[in-house]
Amino acid sequence: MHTVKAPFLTLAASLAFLTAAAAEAPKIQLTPAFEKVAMTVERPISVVIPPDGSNRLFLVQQRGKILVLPKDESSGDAKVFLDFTDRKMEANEQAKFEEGLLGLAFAPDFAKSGKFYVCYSQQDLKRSVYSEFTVSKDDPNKADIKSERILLEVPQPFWNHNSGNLLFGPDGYLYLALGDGGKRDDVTRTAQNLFMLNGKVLRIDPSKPSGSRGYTVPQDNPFVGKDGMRDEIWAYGLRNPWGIAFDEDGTFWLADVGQDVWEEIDLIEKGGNYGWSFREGARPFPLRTDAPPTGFTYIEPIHEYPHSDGISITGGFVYRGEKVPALKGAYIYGDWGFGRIWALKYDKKAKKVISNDLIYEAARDTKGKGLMKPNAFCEDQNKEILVLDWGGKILRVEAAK
Ligand SMILES: [Ca+2]
Repeated sequence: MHTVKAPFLTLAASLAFLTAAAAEAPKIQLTPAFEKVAMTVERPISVVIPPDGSNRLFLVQQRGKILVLPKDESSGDAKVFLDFTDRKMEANEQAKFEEGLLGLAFAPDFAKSGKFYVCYSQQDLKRSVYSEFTVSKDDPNKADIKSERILLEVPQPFWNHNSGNLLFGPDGYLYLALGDGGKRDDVTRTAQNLFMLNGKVLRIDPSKPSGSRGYTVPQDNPFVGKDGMRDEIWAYGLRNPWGIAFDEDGTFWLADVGQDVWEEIDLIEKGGNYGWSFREGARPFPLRTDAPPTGFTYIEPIHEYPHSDGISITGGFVYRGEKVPALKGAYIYGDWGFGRIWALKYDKKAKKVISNDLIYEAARDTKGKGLMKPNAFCEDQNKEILVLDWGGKILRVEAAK
């Protein structure tokens, strides 16, 4: 509750104060980029830059093509780096919504090893496949499809909530985010089950196979050596992570898509339980009526918003660019359904949200759906923000004129 310490402010003075406060919220505009390429882009998932100094932007599309975007933004000459359109990734039309090619990460030593990692869906049995590939020896803009080495296959009970986000952390290990495996209400009770990989963040070292596994589990993972618990797990109690990022100080940001009422932002810690499906946002999940086990502890989200403000969170990253000074240090995220973008400033020491400004709002259709659906926020070579619109557009964030 707020304590008002200036009770004698006139109404006019209060209104002037509120107007001034509101005016401080930075406003942005979205400028189309790579327009000729975007004409054929479908369901962009992410833009990833390999750590090899080439400054190339790789655009991942859910239907299976990864493109190397042209250096000249006005050109339509994108190179097809990888094409999975023949891999029968989706069960049916409905499943295309959340199945497909879902993530790409380049190895930290990509410049030398040429290795990269993807997550994609497969059927019969329905599963998420995590594979390593190597770039072609003849063409740096082509993947060597024959080089596939499958690291991990995780059964998916339903077509939704696969997540598929993956990235390397500052420690050089590969972090994989997995959704709870779907339908709704966490029906298969995966997210709290430490013997299952769904509803988790995993942490592995893919550069070293060990025994029957195509990777090594770092010995400081929180559940190493514990009976009935998978040692790949780094954190758990997640529903459908959509947007993960490490800030330059090592803070691990994750946006977890909610079910009926609350969308949330989490800071992921080693061994942390983020509550699903006993919790949705910072409250008990009412459709789960069984009691949590004795000793159940969880980490609250640092921020949540209700479905009156949006219906599906898309996580971004902490902005470290130059073009929009007012956003420096803010976590940029949005809502896929309503077409909104926010900038959230968080004081890590005080564990407090300092501000959460709505900085962009898309026009809506007659049903209230945003006409721009932010599906990902990605950093370009200059740490500036690219917004990937589900409808196929690649947009740059600029200060509003
Ligand atoms: Ca949670």
